[in-house]
Amino acid sequence: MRPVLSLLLAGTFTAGGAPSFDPVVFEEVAAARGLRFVTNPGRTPRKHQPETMVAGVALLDFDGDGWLDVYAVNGATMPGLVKSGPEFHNRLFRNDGKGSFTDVTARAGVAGTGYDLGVATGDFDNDGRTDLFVAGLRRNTLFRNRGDGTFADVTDAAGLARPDPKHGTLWAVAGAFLDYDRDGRLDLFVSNYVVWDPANEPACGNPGAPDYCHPKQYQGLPNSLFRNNGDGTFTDVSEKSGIRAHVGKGMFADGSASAGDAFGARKAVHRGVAFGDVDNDGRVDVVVTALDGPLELWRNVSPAPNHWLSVKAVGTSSPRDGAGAKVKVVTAAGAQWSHVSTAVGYGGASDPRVHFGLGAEKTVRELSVTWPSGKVQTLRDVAADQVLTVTEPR
Ligand SMILES: [Ca+2]
Ligand SMILES: [Ca+2]
Ligand SMILES: [Ca+2]
Repeated sequence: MRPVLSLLLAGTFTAGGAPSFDPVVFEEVAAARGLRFVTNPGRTPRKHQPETMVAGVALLDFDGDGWLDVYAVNGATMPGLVKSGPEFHNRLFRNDGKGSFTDVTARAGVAGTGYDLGVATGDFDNDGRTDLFVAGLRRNTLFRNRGDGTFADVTDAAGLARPDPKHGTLWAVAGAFLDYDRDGRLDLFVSNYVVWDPANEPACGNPGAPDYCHPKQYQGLPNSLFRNNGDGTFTDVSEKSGIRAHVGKGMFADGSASAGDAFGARKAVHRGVAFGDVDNDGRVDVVVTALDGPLELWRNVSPAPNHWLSVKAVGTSSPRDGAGAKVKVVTAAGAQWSHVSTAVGYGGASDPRVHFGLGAEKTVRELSVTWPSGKVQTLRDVAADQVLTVTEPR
């Protein structure tokens, strides 16, 4: 039986004032659609801390055909941290737009090499193609999208492979692209976790029955910020920006892992989550990873006949992928605000398109985009139920 999950989330009020709720229904379709992937943290009886942290997932349109593809991140051997075989590869699945996904990892060259945890998406070189940043234990990877279905590992050339001057190789769990200085180029924030050395790892649990230690048993690490120089390289500005002063334990790591737990119809330890409309039907779908378990794709099959609008922002003087643009829509029912960001969920990256539910409204009276450059663009009388591309005026 195919798992189907109903949630009562969206409240509406009838004319009589009594609240009624539209059911939100998800159907798990990963394997049926060709998304065959199992998260492998390389479990050991020793129970090393990183084994509980794998891994993030992204929804991105890597080939620019308008359909969201899936990139799932995976672990490696422990404590060797090597992707010794295909069971540890990160996986890229192309969405054919007809309901099926195909594993294109080998051709794309994005299998990775080490113990990976998080993924961030963004067009760091403003060429119109979404690039990938993979956060890992000991090594991060920046994959530049060449636009022909393949990616180049440009980590070294970008200056992102250097050990931290104070802490050495860091354990990164997540990343996010953002244009913090508003120069139109996406900078990179990296969330680091704790100091981990398998040779010196604290022992927890009972003698003879080791258990995973609480994160408080480990020394925390500061986060990192890299400024995009616009020539394919980044400069570490962690110290200068003040980011370094805050020592945490992966600011994304503790709070949001339970985002997947709402989909508790499947008993598993869920980790990464990404949101996006994979079939472009106006209903937001969800992909979720699970430790030692198969990837889940929860297709939103809610019966609610409500209208929607999805906005794809294309920047010109702002970052090309629109990151940071604020979008406002006004209908007869009122105004709504949102913004372009893919950094949603633990270690994952979501649909960059901004999705609005419009209820019974078939027309957006006014749609305005406030670009990171400061420009404000306004469109009027936009029809609902479409993916609308809005390009920043030059
Ligand atoms: Ca695609
Ligand atoms: Ca790019
Ligand atoms: Ca959908």
